[in-house]
Amino acid sequence: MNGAETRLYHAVRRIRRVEEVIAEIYPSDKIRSPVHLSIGQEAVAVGVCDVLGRDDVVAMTYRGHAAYLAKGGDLKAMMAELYGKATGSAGGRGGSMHLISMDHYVLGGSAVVATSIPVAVGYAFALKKEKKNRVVACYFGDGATEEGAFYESINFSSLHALPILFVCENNGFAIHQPLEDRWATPDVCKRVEAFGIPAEQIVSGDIFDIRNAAQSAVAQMKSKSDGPHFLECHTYRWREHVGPNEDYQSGYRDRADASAWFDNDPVEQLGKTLAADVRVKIDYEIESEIKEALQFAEQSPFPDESELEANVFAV
Ligand SMILES: Cc1ncc(C[n+]2csc(CCOP(=O)(O)OP(=O)(O)O)c2C)c(N)n1
Repeated sequence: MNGAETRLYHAVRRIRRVEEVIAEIYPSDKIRSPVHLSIGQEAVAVGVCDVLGRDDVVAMTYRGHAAYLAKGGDLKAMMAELYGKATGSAGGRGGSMHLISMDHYVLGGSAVVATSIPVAVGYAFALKKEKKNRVVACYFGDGATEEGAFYESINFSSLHALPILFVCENNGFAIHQPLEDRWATPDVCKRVEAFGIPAEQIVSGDIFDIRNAAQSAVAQMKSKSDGPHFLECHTYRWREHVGPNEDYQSGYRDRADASAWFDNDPVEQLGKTLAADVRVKIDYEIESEIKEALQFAEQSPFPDESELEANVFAV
């Protein structure tokens, strides 16, 4: 056992339990927004964020709980946001898909596929102009690579040698559509390399493989200012596209397809490397933190009616 395993176990287990609890609460209707759970995909968020510095930046999608938490976003503010409360990370206005924490350099998520990518590139452009030795890690799904904004963004970032790590969380589906029905050619890394960007595919789902690849990319961006890097991380979404349930009965995929990913579960794999008492202690701390965050969300007030038109540009 070493420090990295303990730290990574804490991070993946915390995200897993937070999302399992969200799924349990969801039928009560206390959560006021759609939820896109990343149960099964935690290793990508944690493996990359583990090598980022405090003032490096993360951009993410509507499936953003894991990246928000992995980068240090506050759990109480996240739960309150899901409950639509005034103490939420976006004052209760955004819900699960629009988490934000500028204190931790987590740019706000967006419900519109691929739209956080150009925003992340803009942030990286600003960092470069200001000669800050910081990087942006930009998460998005395989579906987002089909949008024009993705190609405009990788072209611009390569042209200007921007410090941005593109992280494609390839879970094989855009809602219910598999890659085979969507991609003319199967290798997104080759498409990205055509823009002069080094690209690496990680098919194992292993958190250390992801972390090592991210570490090397971030180190090169910081020491050589060599421009963007791209990681394609294969992963698997265990629950339905949106909502708290499994959907293996719905016809577009089989539970058997997921079994290798269940066997390869980073939470279990990392947990096994820890001494039993260490694991129990971490698990206990996580449950206590979640309980407190839920209490905070439950007890927080809804935004005041007078706030209804705040931040609205036109009524
Ligand atoms: C521009 C746009 N087109 C379509 C949608 C509807 N939509 C929401 S999620 C999604 C699938 C995106 O898949 P992917 O990028 O692979 O991310 P995942 O949901 O698998 O994490 C689609 C098509 C949308 N929100 N925005």
